[in-house]
Amino acid sequence: MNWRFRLTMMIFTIGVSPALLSTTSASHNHSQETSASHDHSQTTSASHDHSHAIAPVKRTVVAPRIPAVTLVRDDGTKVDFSEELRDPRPIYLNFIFTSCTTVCPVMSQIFSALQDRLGADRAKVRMISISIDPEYDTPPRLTAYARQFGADDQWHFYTGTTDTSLAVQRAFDLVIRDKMNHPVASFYRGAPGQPWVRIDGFASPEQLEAEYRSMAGG
Ligand SMILES: [Cu+2]
Repeated sequence: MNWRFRLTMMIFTIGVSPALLSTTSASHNHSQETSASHDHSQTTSASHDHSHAIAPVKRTVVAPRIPAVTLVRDDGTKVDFSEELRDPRPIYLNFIFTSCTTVCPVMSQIFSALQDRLGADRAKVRMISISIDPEYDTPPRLTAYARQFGADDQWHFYTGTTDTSLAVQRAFDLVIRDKMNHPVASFYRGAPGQPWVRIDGFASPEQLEAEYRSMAGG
């Protein structure tokens, strides 16, 4: 399934204004509340409280302090997360949970499309998806999920304990309190020690690819 189609389906399901999701909407500055309350285009979801409204795509530069916590990769390997992030390759990172039926499948579809766009260059980057539901997301569940999205060798999924997952979420200032209504963001850093780019909202695969291409000079 194409990520745009999936996103459209999700928008329809949870009643988010499509205007908020276009890549050009980054230049508009409607507040979330204003846009959501003026969205009368989806009459079937009129009874919704719009609590799922998703902010427009916004790019900022952040400097998370990476905690030295132990996480478990989908292949069962225990890793020191801060060590994992010392990889010299550029890194894409997001947060997901495998039982999510709204936001996470779209984000994973976008990472999958990003992987396709990178083509052979995918081996020059790393992609990291961290579970925010580590109790449920065991390595075998993550492996099945990875397969579902065609994750290649450069893309791994991580679980751990509630505490270690929370420590990483806090470091990236993306604490997900309510699994049914969680924020959407992806992260990118070019090399160890460099700041991270934080993209709030649904960044398109093209936008994510551009972070790598602009750095690689091509
Ligand atoms: Cu989700």
